[in-house]
Amino acid sequence: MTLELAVGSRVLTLIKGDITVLPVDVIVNAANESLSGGGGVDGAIHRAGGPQIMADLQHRYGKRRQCPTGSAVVSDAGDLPAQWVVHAVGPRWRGGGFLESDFLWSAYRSSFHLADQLGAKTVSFPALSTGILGYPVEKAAPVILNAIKEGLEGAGSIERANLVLFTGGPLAIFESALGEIARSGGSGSYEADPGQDDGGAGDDV
Ligand code: AR6
Repeated sequence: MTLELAVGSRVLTLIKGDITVLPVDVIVNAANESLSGGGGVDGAIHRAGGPQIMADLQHRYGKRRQCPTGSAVVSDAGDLPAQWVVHAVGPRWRGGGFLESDFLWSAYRSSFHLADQLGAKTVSFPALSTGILGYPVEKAAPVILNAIKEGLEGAGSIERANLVLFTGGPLAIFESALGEIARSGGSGSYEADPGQDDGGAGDDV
């Protein structure tokens, strides 16, 4: 299933699938502050991209590397179908009173900014923070979609931003939030294309 929101001449696409197999210029990773790899998307990206990603992180940022929550850094993409990986750190959900939405917003905007600086035309994002870090999907969806939409509105090179969701449950929540944004924002058209179903994504991580 693919859903699209036109943002001026650019496009935000909601896709169900595995972020490691879709060819784009930049794949955004759900990383941790020490950029040390982990589970979820992070594990999948390092497995699919191979040791070159970690080696490049080490080379660029050193052994004591730190990427604070809400920020992002870049590395090579190794064997992934991309030119770069942007490693972004989303916040851990702590009940909503710890500026989680600000940090989540910032993680997307930092990633967007980096991808734009790299001259990327296409970028795929996962739903940062909504897995291991426990951010409720219903609360994360409008923050994530609005951050990507605003990124597209001010973008330089980026023409298409994909939000790639692994599982069906969150997808339905994001679909409804995207419909809401399309109705209230008046920014471009909203198109559902039920003809495109990759059918290949897993249901759990
Ligand atoms: N493609 C697309 N989405 C995926 C994939 C995939 N291959 N795999 C998982 N997801 P998470 P976080 C979804 O946990 O919450 C790591 O240990 C998943 O269903 O990857 O930001 C890091 O090192 C969920 O909706 O990221 C950090 O310590 C979303 O991606 C920490 O986990 C994000 O889930 C980051 O946790």
